[in-house]
Amino acid sequence: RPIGLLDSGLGGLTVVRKVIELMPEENLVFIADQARLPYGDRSVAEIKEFTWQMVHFLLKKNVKAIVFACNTATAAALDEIAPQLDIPVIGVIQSGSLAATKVTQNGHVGIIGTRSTIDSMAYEREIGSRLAGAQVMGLATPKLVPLIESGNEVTPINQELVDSLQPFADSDIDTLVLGCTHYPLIAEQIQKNVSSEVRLVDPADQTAIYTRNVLRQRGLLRTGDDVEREYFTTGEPTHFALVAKKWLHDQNLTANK
Ligand code: DGN
Repeated sequence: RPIGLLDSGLGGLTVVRKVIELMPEENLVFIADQARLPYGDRSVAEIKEFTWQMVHFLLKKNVKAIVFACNTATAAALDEIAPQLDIPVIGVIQSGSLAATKVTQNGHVGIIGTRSTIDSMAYEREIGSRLAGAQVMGLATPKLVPLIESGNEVTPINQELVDSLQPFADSDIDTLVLGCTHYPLIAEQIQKNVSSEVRLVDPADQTAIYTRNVLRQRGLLRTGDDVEREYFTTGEPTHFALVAKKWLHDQNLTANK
């Protein structure tokens, strides 16, 4: 049985990439809801509804676990959906928070994410529960997702990026969580626009590790090398496949609608 992963768009591929690196023998099904992206400015009710639809799609594929490869869906819908399924449901925010508390030295952590993720205060809660006295500065940076979705390389001097990160200039954060799964794709450019002292955290690393631990505990890890990875989008499969091939370095990848 495959692992299911979902996101509003291409950003979830940053989690797929880490899952493949860590568990190359696992079969995967990834679904991206590009037709309705971005999720970040939608209501919690809408995000829940769309996430449920992707969950049902993955359940039909007989997945053995579901990874919400999307911070916005994790913040809005994980607590509602996870208890209702009898397979493990894993989000990115707990893992991202755990990673941040390991990395920070001074306890001042910045988060960038969609408006919905930032408004949910989910990172504040998760980091606060792990690190007493932590100071978390959340910043919604909604302009970055459409830039990344377009699949075009973002130049280091891109004005949207400079403006989006400006509020961190006067803070003393030493750690910045990429709290949207799209952002690791422009991690280099983000690093150039914050102090060189600031360490970036990609929640995908810890999410992949956590997923493997959960599967191992339940005896669900797969062995064998005839791997099958399926990619679906509610949007335009040709564009999806073009970008995904590049990011996952997989020339044979195809996508279905
Ligand atoms: N990639 C999603 C996330 O991690 O929050 C959100 C992208 C979006 O729909 N704006």
